[in-house]
Amino acid sequence: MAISIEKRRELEGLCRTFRRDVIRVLHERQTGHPGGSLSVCEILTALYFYAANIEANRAEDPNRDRIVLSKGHAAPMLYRILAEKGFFDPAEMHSLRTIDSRLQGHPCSHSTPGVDMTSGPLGIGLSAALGMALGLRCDGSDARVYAVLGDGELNEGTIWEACMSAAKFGADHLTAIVDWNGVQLDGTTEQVMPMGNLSAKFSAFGWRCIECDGHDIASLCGALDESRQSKGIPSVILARTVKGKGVSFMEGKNSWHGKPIGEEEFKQAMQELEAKAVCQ
Ligand SMILES: Cc1ncc(C[n+]2csc(CCOP(=O)(O)OP(=O)(O)O)c2C)c(N)n1
Ligand SMILES: [Mg+2]
Repeated sequence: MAISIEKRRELEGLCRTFRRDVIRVLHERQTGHPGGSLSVCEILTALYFYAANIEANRAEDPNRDRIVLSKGHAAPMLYRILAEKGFFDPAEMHSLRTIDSRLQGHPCSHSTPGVDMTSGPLGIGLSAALGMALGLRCDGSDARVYAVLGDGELNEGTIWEACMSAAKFGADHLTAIVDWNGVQLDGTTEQVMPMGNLSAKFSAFGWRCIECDGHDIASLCGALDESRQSKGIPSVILARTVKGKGVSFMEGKNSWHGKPIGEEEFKQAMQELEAKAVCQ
């Protein structure tokens, strides 16, 4: 089932709003991770508003799909999307990373409505997602589990342990999505820890690999549809993205992985994000 043009436009519009709102709150709170939040915008939007069977009014439904944001530092984008889904008031975003806020710097399943798995330490999300997927299968549910990983996060050995296990257990209701932006905290992925041919690596671990444009809603939705067809093996979507997408001076820069946004930078960022809203 391909995404309709109307739905695609709707999701693209949401992404423009999400980018502006996230940059606004990161500037206001002088905190956060702009680069990885901007790069994962379309991936999370396609998941929550197209692929996954998740609604706030049946948040406890055992048969709902699950989404694990393993690259937990992109929490601001996740929170904005959960608010849009109705899990909490978007105004709560102003409390980001303050004491006693439900919206901490990394997602917490105990305190934040809509968060299925706590994350922050990189490398844990895929194992957790696999455990959820196998548990759901034991319960006779056909719910899917989606795990969103960073490409730098793939340096973690636990990711590859989970890959081996997912293939062994034939977890075809598990989809990993890699935010493949080529940049991590200290530099490019090539500089820090070259991972070689990711598609060949995942295939060698027994996974089905699908590549797509991670900023193109139609491409992402097509990849998510394809992953649902997988029979007997888990699937991974390698989604090509740009770290800091949408703000020219942040794009592709590891220096914008996580630092406060200054006054002039904020003005320019908003100008660019507003201009895009006018043109499209
Ligand atoms: C185990 C662990 N080591 C280090 C960190 C600090 N850290 C947070 S984000 C990050 C870089 C992640 O890069 P990547 O996965 O490529 O994320 P993205 O580019 O999508 O922001 C690092 C090293 C962490 N959170 N957990
Ligand atoms: Mg990265």
